[in-house]
Formats: sequence, C-alpha cells, structure tokens
Amino acid sequence: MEKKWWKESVVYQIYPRSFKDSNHDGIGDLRGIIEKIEYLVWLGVKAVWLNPVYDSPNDDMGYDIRDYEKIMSEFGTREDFDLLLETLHKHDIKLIMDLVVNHSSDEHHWFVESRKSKDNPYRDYYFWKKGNGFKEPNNWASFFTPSAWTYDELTEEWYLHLFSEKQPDLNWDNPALREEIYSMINRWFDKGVDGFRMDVINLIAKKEGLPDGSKPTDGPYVFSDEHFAMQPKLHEHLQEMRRRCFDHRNCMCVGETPFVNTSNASSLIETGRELDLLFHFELMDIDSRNGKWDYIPFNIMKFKKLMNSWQEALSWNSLFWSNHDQPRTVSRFGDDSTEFYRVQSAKMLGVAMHFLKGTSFVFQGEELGMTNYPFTKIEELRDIESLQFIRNATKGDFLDFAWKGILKKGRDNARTPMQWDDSLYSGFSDVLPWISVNPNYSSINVETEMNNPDSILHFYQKMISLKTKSEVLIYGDYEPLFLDNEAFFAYIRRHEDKQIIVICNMTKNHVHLDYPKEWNHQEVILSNYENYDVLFQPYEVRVINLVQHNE
Ligand code: TEU
Ligand code: CA
Repeated sequence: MEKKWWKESVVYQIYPRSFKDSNHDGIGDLRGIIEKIEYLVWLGVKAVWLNPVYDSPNDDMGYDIRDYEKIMSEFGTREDFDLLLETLHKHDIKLIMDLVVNHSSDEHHWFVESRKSKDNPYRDYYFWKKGNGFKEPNNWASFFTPSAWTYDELTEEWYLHLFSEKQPDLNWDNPALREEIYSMINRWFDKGVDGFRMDVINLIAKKEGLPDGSKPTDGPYVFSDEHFAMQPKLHEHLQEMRRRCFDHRNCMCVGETPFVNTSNASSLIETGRELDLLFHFELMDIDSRNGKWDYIPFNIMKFKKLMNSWQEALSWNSLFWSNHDQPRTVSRFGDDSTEFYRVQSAKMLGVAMHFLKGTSFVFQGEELGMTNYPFTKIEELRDIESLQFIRNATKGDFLDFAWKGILKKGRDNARTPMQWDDSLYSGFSDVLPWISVNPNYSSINVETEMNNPDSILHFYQKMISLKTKSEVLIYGDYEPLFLDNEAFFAYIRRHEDKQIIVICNMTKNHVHLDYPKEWNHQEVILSNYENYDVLFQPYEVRVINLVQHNE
C-alpha cells in the first residue's frame, strides 16, 4: 500500500459562508477561518477542504463561478487568501480547493461572450442547440429546474444546464476550453494549494448528440444521467487532466462522482488512476426512494451491506457522513430525540465511519453533534435546490410532502452558522447572519463542549488523534464482523500483528452480543461508556486493541 499524506490525514470541510464572520457583515469569510486555525490544530485535522471561495453571483452559493481566479468579495481579498494558505501551511495543514468545472456561472465572461453570437469564438465553450422551434433540444431534466435547457432569444438557440439556468454546462469536447481549465488549475497549484475536490467531475463528458433520456417518468422531462454520467470520454479528459496538472505534484484530487457504483468506481481511481479518491452517493441515497425528497427510514442492514461492499470494492475509500449538501449526521443517521441519545449516537457514528479504511472527511459542526434546523417558513430557506422545489410544489398534500422533505433532507440544514459559543449568533458573527443560527446553539457549541470532557467534541478530538496516529487504522486491512447481526456494525482492522476491533450498537436498545470472551481482557482504547460487558448499551461504541498473546 503506497503511503500518501492524504491517506494519513483527516480532512475538515469548511463551508466558508457559515464558518466565522470576521468583519461584522453576517457572512463568513477567509479572515474568520484564519482566526480559527488554532481550533483546527487542536482538533487534529491535517487538511482543509474549502468550499468555493471564487467570485460568484451566488445563485448556487458559489457553485456558479464568475471568475475562477478572483476571490469572492464577501469572503475577502487575494491577500486574505494568501494569508490563509500561508497560515494553514505554517500549522502543517494542507488546503484542498473546490474545483467546479462541469459548469460556470452565466456571468462568466466566457458565457457572456458565448451568447453574443453563433460565431463568437467562445460559442463552443458551452452546449448550444437549435431545438425544435420552441421545444427543447432533448428531454433532459435538470437537478434544480424542470428542463436542463434555457432558450436564448438573441441567437434563438437553447443552452444546456444540468443545474440552475445560471450554471451553463462547459463543453469539454472543446480543446480550447480544456486548455483554459488546465492552466487555471496549474496556476492555483503554483500558488501552493495541495489539491482539489472536483465538483460533479464525472458529469463533464456528455453522450455524443445529446440524445433523449429513456427513463420512465410522469413528467415531460427525464433525468438522463445515462447520457451525462460516466461517459466513455470522461476517462480521456481525466487522464489528460492528470497528465497536465496532477502527475508531477504531491497533491490530492478527490472527485465528487454521483451515480458511480461499486462496479465502475475503480475505473476512476484504480485502473485509470485518474482520481486519487472519490465521493460516491450510495450512502447519501440510502434513505431515499424515488429521489432525495421521498424519505424512507435508515436501515442498518442496508447500511452494513453498503459499507462492506465499498470497503471491498476499493483499495481506498473516502469516509464521510455528510457535507454542505446533506442534512446533519446525528439527525439523519443517529438519534437527536434526547440529549443523551444525541451525544451517544453522534460518538458512535463518528467511530463507525472514521475508523473504516480510507480518508476521513469531517464536515464543520459534525464534531459538535450539530443537528438539523427546525425550519418553519420558506423565508428561512436560502438554498436554490429547496427554494425551486418548494416553489414548484403547488399546494395541498404535495406542499406538505415538499416541506417534510426539506425539513429532513434540505441542504440548508448543513449551512446554518458554525456554533462557537452561547453568545447571540453563537459567536459566528455579532450581527444578524445571512441564515439563521440553530436555536440549540446555547448548548451545542465549541466553548460549552470544550469545557465538558465528555462532549462529542472531546470524543472527536480523541478519535481523530487515534486514527491519525495508528498504522492499523490508517493502512490496516478491513474485515466485517457479525455481518448478519441486525443491531451491530462491527469490523476488524489488521496490520502486521496488530488488530483493532470496532463494535457499534447502532440502536437505542440494550443489546446482548456474543463475542469471544478473550476480548474482555483486552484494552478498550475508545468508548462512549465506562463499563464493558456482553450487554451493549444504547448507541454504545467500543474500540478494542487486540494484543496477540504469543503462545
Ligand atoms: O453537488 C452535486 C450534486 O449532485 C448535488 O446537487 C446533490 O445531488 C444534491 O445537492 C443533493 O441534495 C455539487 C455541489 O456539492 C452542490 O453544492 C452544487 O449545488 C452542485 O454540485 C452544482 O455545482
Ligand atoms: Ca464577513
């Protein structure tokens, strides 16, 4: 197993808009992050993934980039960025930037030019099609809007946008566009960044001719990932990008790759070695039936089979419970119904995920056990995905369904301000923030948890320390234990003669587990309870260092 810095680091994801406001405008910013670097050092993380900080009209909170090399004015200046990068590196923390090159903003000068005329030199930086009169060129649905096409009066053609109409898709078939992207990536690398998280990177190649999707659907538009995800040309583009940008650097690139599965994921990070890591969505879709809003309860056995299949499918995984697009972990997969269950289930989930084999990504606030937000009205929402959804929900039971879905799975749940202390606005800002602070900030915040040795925060700090210092937990093999048991998620990590056993009671019940008695005489290196016996307590996690007694 090749040793790499990104295999030995826990990555902390910072959503800058909600992390810390340093200049009293209610919006997080780069200098706010600099103020908190000591906290990151204490937590023990060795890399930061920063959501987009580039100039953007913020139609999709920075995922609609207007200038790939200018810092968004609300977040600060180029000098602030340079100071952030320098300070992180001074504290031995790497910086992973967010690379959004499936699409740009419609305010990017490439698109402003492209839409001016059919023979503009930038025309083919994007997908423009005649369509059939006032009918879209194909039946593709978008993630955010009914159709993935918008008609442009000036040149009487349609342009493609898999996301919002302010996020036109870039045409990766165009070598001139690819060259622009590679040189931009290399300029960021030359500034000293350590890698990229690559937004929906496996969607950049579209099926020749952009044919209609064929999935059955009850509406006029069809979600056609069959024609824009994991297309053959994707591998050409990624291998070219690797050669041109990544190969000769000690960097890390992690692809955000919706629609990958255990059979095609290795084509991206093993055989082709195009990416170093990838984020699959199968865990993120585990409680969805027909799409994310159609919620079904979390199922432990489904979870165990899924995690086991991914541990077996890839030699190296990305380990994450949530991010800025997903609801809060303890509300979604744990139990925030009481304070006791919230604390215990958050600790258990932390170990369950982060002691697996792979690179751990901890999303800001996960280490506090931050919960979903109790939204009550549409005015509290900020995310385009939820706003488009609720606005398309007409009335009656569908509106009720939409609202329930937003409470459970809306992306704003993850985007409320980081909770630093119990002062007004939770120490995030001293003015009204851009999005409401969770009302439970007075008890769930860094300062309160720092003063409580039994807090989730202290537990995460210990967990991260154990993980990053243990050859077994980093490079050890993985093997499932008690795979058929419906209450426990358990596995063993082995490296040379060392073995660490992880046992998680994923239920709120007291559950008996028959395990080898000799484990009782071993060292418990991490747990959320004191006494250890065969009767596991609600959400109990127990990590056992199995010392081999030489016969
Ligand atoms: O997300 C890609 C993506 O698939 C998400 O839109 C996801 O399907 C959805 O949010 C689930 O609720 C990336 C970014 O992480 C996201 O923030 C952007 O909105 C999107 O791409 C477009 O750039
Ligand atoms: Ca600010």
